[in-house]
Amino acid sequence: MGSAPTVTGECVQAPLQCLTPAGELAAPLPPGLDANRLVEIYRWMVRLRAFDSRALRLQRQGRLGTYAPYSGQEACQVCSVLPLQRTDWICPTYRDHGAMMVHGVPMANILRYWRGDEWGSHLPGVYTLPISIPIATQCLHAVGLAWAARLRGTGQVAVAYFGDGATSQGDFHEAMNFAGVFRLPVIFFCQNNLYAISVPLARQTAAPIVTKAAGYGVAALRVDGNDPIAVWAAVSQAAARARAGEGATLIEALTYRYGPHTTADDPTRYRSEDEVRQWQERDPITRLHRYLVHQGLWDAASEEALQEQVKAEVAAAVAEAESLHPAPTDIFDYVYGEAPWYIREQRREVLAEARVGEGGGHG
Ligand SMILES: Cc1ncc(C[n+]2csc(CCOP(=O)(O)OP(=O)(O)O)c2C)c(N)n1
Repeated sequence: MGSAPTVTGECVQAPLQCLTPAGELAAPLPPGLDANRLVEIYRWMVRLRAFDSRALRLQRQGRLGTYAPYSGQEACQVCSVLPLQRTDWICPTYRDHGAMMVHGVPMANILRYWRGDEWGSHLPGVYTLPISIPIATQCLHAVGLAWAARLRGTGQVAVAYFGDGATSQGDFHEAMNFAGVFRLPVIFFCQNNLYAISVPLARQTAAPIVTKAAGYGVAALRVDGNDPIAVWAAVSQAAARARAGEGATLIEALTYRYGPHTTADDPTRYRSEDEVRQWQERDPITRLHRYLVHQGLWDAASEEALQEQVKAEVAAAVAEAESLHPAPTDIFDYVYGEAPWYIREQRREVLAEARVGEGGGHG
């Protein structure tokens, strides 16, 4: 049995693992992670998996515009949030709507977003930025939030989510540099799922992502991203360091998305079924399930009840999202303080088309 993972000022390259794929502890449970917490993590991961597979099916039925699935990455999505405080900021990408839900965004909001409904990004009371489609820009936003927290003395931590591909962007490096120089309370949480759309990791970086922290004076930790306990331990330690004024941490979580990059992608063109199968053997949900059952914390009856509950919850969220019909002009109304002429022009056109549709017979 190894020792508990520690965030250090040096780069740790061997991924930390606390729970093996067979569901056995490889390190002592980190402080604060008791039986109740482990069950909570499990329940969240199951809920997120159910949501993700339903959302994929909705897209295939033409009920969502497009969708970026995260199945396989649930340990990252859940355990990067649960150790945080409610007032800590998260800065997600388009694949981190799981993390957003764990932080308090209703399921229906996420569906609304992917249906093209601007109100899906209306997130009052939840300390999350809206989904970022531009790659790595949210790393700078997280640093800005962390800087503001420092100046105001709020004690908040900001978490920037990004993938391996994002580390090719200047914004990632600028954010790391600023965070390093000013020792900001920020966590750079990289979900290295081995591909940036179809570009494999080897074409993205010549050095392990975790090693990049050293150049910016940022602490680093590499974890098995399919191990909920390791991710929980890493994030809770990084958050504690941040709150203690010890500065930023880069966490590289090694994980895998089972599905396509988005529903517009065909992953069979760039990776093998065998590769997917191998990652499925390290699945975060199965892993924690095995552990919980072994510990007598979970059984078939609790599983059945959870599956039923989650099914109903997702169905209710779908019904809610589909019952709402936002104005077609909403997409123009909340980006600019004063919209440029071409946006105003487009808005007029959309409005005119919508009116024709309402009149019937022309649509
Ligand atoms: C600034 C910018 N450039 C390019 C794109 C197009 N794009 C969308 S997703 C993506 C790959 C991102 O890969 P990664 O950061 O590894 O995240 P993942 O999707 O694997 O979670 C790219 C290049 C974009 N959205 N924004």
